[in-house]
Amino acid sequence: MAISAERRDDFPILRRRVHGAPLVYLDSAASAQKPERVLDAVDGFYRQHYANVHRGAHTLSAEATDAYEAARTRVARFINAPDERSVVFVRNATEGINLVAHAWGRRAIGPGDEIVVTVAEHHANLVPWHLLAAERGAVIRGVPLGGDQRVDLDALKGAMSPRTKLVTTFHVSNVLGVLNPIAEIARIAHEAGALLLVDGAQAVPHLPVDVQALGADMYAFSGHKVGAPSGIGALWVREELLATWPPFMGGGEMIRTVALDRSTYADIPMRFEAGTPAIAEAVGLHAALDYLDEVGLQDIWDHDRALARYAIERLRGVDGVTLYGPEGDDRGGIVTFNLDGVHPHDVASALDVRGVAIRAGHHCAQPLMGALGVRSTARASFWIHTTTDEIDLLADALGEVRTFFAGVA
Ligand code: C6P
Repeated sequence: MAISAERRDDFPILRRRVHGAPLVYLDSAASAQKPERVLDAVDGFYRQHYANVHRGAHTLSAEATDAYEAARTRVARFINAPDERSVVFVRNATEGINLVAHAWGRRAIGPGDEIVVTVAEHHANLVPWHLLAAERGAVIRGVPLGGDQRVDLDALKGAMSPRTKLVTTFHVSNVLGVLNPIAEIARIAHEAGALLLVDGAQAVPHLPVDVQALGADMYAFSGHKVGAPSGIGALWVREELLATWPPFMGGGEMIRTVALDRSTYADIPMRFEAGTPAIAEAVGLHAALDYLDEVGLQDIWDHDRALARYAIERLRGVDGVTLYGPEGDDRGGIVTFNLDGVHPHDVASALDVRGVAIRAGHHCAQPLMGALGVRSTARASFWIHTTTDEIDLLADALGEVRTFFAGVA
C-alpha cells in the first residue's frame, strides 16, 4: 500500500517555514524528524512517570524501569532478535560499534589478525577499527566497489584469510543509497570463520530488518534516524557472544558487587549499560518503532525506492548534474550528486534560501569520496513524509542555481 501524503501531518516541524518558504526537509539520512506520537510519548513520560531506573523501590522508579525495559523488548521485536537480553542500549550506532571494538575486539584481536571493511563505510565503522588495530597490531583490509558501484563481492571473498576475525559493513550506504546483500556477506564471513557486524544506521528507519534472517552476529543502529530522540540507539549481539564479553565501561548499574579493590559484573545486557541511561529517549524510541510499524516498513522501503527512482530521473534532466550510486531495486531513498561548477556547500546554501534542506560535504565517508573521485557531494535523502512535489522543487531549484552560478562565472 502506498504511503499517504497525509502522513506529513504526523510531523509537526513540517508546518514551519524557512526563509519564508515551506520547509522541504530532504536530510532524513542525517537525522529524521520526529512524529507527534514520539513527542507526546516523551512529554507524557516526563510529566507522569519520570524517575531513575533499576534503583528506587518507589512507584515512579518502578514505572520508569518498566517503560525502559519495555523499550528494550520493543527493539528486540522490531529487528527480530531472539531475546531482549541481547539488546544493549547505547547512545547511537557509533557507540554500538565502539562497544564491539572494546568489549570484543580488545580480547579477540591480536597482532596480525585481520578486520575486513568496505571502502563505503561511514567513519563510525572505520575509526574504531583503526584505533583497535593500532592498539592490537591488527590489519585492516578494504574491499572496493565494483564497476556497478556496489560492494565487489568477489573482492570481498578474495580479502578473506585464515586471519580474518571480523567483517564489518553497512546495511544501507549513507552516500550510495544502496542495500548491501548482508545474507550473502554473512555466508562469506562465516565460511572464513569470521564474525559479521552490520552498521544498520541507514537501514532500520527504512526497511524491515530481521537480524536472524540476515545471519548477522552483531547489528547496531541509532534512534535519532528512526524518529526517536537523539542520545539513544541499540546494539544487538548474538547472546552466546555477548554473554562472554567483559564490560565496556564501569560504573553504577553494570555491577553485581563492588569491594574497594574489585568488582563483579551484572549479567547481560546491564553489564554494558554503566550509569544512568537515556530513559525518556528509550521511551521515545519505543514510540518511534510503534509508529514505523503502523506505517509499515515494507511500504516505507517501497516509497523510498520510488522516490529515489523519481529523483534520479528528475535530476538527470538538470544540466550539469552528476549522480552517484547504482540504480535498481536495491537503491533506497538517498540521492547523492554534484552540480558542475558549483561547490556542494554553495548548492546547499542556495537551496536553504528556498526552504530546502539537504546535506553537503564528505558525509563522514572520506575513503568513499576518494573512490568516487570527489572531495565532497550534495545529498538529498527521503523518508515517510517526502513527496514527489518536493523532489520537483529540488530539481527546479537546482536548475536555477546552475543558471545563476553559470551567469556569475
Ligand atoms: N550518518 C549522515 O548524514 P550516529 O552518528 O552514531 O548516529 O550514526 C553514525 C552513522 C553510522 N553509519 C552510517 C551508515 C551512517 O549514515 C551514520 C550517520 C549521518 O550520513 C551523519 S554523519
